Amino acid sequence: MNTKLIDWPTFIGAFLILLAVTVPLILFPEAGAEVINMANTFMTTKLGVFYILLGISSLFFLLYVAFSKHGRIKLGSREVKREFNTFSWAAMLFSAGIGSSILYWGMIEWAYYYQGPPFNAVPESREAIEYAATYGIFHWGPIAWAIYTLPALPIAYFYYVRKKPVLKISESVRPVLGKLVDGPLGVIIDVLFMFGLMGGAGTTLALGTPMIAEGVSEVTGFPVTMGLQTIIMLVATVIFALSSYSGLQKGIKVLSDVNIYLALFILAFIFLFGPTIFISETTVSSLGILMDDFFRWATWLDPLSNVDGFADTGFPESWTIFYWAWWLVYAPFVGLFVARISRGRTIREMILGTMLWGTLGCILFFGILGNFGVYLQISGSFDIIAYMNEFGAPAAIIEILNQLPMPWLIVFIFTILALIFLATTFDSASYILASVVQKHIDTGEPLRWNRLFWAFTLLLLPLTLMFIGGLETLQTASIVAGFPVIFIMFLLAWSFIKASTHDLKAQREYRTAVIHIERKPGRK
Ligand code: NM2
Repeated sequence: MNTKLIDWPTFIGAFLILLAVTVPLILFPEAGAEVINMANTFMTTKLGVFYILLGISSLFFLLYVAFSKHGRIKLGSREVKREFNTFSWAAMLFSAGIGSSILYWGMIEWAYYYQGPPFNAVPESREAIEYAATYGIFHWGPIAWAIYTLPALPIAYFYYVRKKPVLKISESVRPVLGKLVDGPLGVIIDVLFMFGLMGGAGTTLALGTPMIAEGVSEVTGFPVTMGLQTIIMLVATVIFALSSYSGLQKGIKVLSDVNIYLALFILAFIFLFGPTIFISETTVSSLGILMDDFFRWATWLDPLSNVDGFADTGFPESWTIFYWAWWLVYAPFVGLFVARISRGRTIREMILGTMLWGTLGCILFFGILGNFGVYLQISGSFDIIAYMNEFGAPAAIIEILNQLPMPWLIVFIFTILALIFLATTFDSASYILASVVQKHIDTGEPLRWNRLFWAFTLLLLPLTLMFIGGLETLQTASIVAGFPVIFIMFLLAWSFIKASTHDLKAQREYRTAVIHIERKPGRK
């Protein structure tokens, strides 16, 4: 076992912070859950404005970079070819950044908006239906993908343009922090990012496991028990550990391709055997509503809810802020991953490709899965809301699928898909966690034992919390774990601009050939 490559302070720091959260939760589950809930409420009600500003500014920032000279910088020298074709590239980035949660929320998010719509609309009204069909697309749309893409800029830039073989967040903020990143501050940045990612992964597992368990129970007839959920977590871990172990070109790429094909199958099936016209019309109309209302939603904090005498909808806190926090904790990881697979592309292609493919993919899921449910509800064929309020969201999701032809087969495929979706997020997450705790990556991939270690570590918090009955606490873990990441995002954006402006200027003045700028098409 090679341990010389390991950056021990970061490795141990991240592991200790995880233990520091897990152990007290095991010892004092109730008090622990209370503290976490208090922290969540504080973050979303008092500091929500930071998350909202972060979202909208990330979008503007990326659009600026994409269309400025920075966007034409190529990730790699002139002769470097793209490492992956666009299909695999888009499939991998989508599968890494999106996990089983899209199946969960794609199927059921609308039901929450329908019952508790934003902007004081009347619940279950016509207006509420429009919000229900559209808000999910907003929460999984351009702002969300902008949050994901931002960290990829400095990371890809340093990796492929300045050719530093380190996949670390701290390394990417060196232009701003200078030598400080070699000291404790660098370790703190990496550890906070790793902690954020573990929180985000916790949210994912806490939502995904009960849904997969319902699916398994439907197919096999076993009741949903803690034992079943534990087995599911372990099976998921073995799949993603194996995939991460076999590396980027084999495991991760193959699993992502399978994932996309299965997902397309489920989507096509529901689209064709569900209310095709309703789904198409509602999705297209939602795009219009979204474009019309985009900036209003992107900045809505419902300020009156803090004033006595006005109703507190809690909508921005429970949804937009929660979502931005959740995308945020995943962002440096997705950034590292997107950067790693984008060799040979320009910065502009990386930005626009990620935002476009990502958003389109999410529109497909929310448009088809969500509107199928909306239709069942409002046409009176199945009262999903009543079912969900009685049996919970995971059971309602499976019951919605049961309304389709060949329900057994569909639930079976859906459950397998959810498991693979989970695995394709976690394999890349453990791959990235392993990269970050190495001083450098000589062979192009982090050490194998290191990848396995983080694969199993990712499971530690969710598994313990499940045993003490705290999966619900974990569903919002992203919020608390994400706050420090806001500052890291700011540093990342600043670093990228500082370094690339410097290099562009040097190139102009001294004709150094550090960067390769792609010419505009057609210009010689
Ligand atoms: N995001 C995309 O659980 C998952 O699907 C992974 C979730 C941040 C909402 C990411």
